Amino acid sequence: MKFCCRTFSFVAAIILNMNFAYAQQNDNSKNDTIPLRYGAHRISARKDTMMQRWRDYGLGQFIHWGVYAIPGGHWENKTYHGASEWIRTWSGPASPKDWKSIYDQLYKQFNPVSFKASEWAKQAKTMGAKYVIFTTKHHDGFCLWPSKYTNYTIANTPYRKDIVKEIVEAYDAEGIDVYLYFSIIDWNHSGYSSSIPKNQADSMAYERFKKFTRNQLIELLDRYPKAKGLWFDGSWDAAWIKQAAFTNELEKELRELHPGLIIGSRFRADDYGKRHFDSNGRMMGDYEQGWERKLPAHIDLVKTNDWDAVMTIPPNQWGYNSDWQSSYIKTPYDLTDMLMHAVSMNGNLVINFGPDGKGNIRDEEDNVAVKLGAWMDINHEAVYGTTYANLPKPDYGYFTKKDNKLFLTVFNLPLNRLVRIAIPKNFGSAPSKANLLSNMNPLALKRTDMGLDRDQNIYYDVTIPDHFHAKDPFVIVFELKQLDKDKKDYGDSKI
Ligand code: FHN
Repeated sequence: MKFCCRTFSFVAAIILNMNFAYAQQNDNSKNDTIPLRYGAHRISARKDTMMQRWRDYGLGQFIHWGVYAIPGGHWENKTYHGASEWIRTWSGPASPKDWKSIYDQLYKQFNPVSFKASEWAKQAKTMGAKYVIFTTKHHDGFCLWPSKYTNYTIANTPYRKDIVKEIVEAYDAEGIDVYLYFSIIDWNHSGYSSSIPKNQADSMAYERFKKFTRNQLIELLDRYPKAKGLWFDGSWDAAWIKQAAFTNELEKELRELHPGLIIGSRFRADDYGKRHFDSNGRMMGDYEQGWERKLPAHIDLVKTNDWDAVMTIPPNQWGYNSDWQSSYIKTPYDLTDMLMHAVSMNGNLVINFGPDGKGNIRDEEDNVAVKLGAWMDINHEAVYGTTYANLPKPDYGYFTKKDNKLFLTVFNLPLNRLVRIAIPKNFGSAPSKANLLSNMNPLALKRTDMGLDRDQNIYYDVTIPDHFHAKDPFVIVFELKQLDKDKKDYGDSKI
């Protein structure tokens, strides 16, 4: 009896200790008010070279590709009015008869004979993308790699070849980092459920699904070691949110398997079902993954977080949709604006492409790649490796900064061609020279006496010469010089 009690307390102590250590590992700060076992894994941003590389990307490409590219939002002269990659969920009287079973057989026709991974990668490179996020499996469950855990894969299509491998190899060869998009939602797996299992049979089925998901993730990392990260999606279901202990462990396991792996904030929820940020407000991943088709209106919304924003060219179509006539299609100009908006707030912009069922990239997307690429060719210095400039946003466009260079990407040049920038007196440095990034021609830079008031800024003027006619947004580079406070060389008025 004594022995039994002792053994019991020993085991209990081990369990308690394990839990304590575990909690300590996850509950990273003494200041956190809510004790969490499955909260954020870190209290501050990653500083390793891989994460720094991620921060410097600026521009990325997203690719949504799968069986949904065959119908392209339409079937038998009927139009599906949602996002084309969701077409499997088409229901109601206006949908084609037996639609789901038709959809589930479409993979037998998936034969993208025009697909050339190397051409896609070259096009992305032309555009200036530094990373690509590729849909290995979207919500329909169709795998673009020959997963050994399901038959619903590329291996059982007429195409047969491993598309994920082709993408990883081709993009890597162009120096573009690859991130594997993976949907937790899987409409094809019999154990998948969006709602919390209600009985033992449901629970057993869901356990099978969890095991399957884990297997597939390990399989992906194993097969594609060149991938730099996993980009999770479809993780909002009540059933998945409830799996905090499992997902917490799985995230650790994936990171151990693949040192340096980058995972955003969409993978898992904490003990209380909070996603992206845990109940103590700490980010649950390496970067904030909450910006989709929308950019933060103000820097305060992203604070010092790492983040990326994924952007469709039409309002909300990720997969191929054969009809782009009925909605506004963002122009290369719009996307350049969004790119600079994102980068000026420490974010990356990821532009989505949705190739068709044969593997062609549509002309409109090609046009974006070519035009944005031409712009990037000239102006990339204002994008790659730059950060938030810590200056108020000017009406002319966006500031970005790198070392002693301050870039102003001008989208709105006033009719008087005068660009007046405001530098707070406590900024620590001030512009000493200005030139156009496109041709490095110097621009006259003047400090402007704005009179006497309580304004805490110093103003600098640059007038754009009459002969400079910009068809596109252009960049002014200001060289910044440390201010010598003793000399008061910024002509501060005594007010
Ligand atoms: O439902 C998906 C959608 O189809 C698309 O994949 C986007 C991309 O971020 N994610 C989901 C919606 O948030």
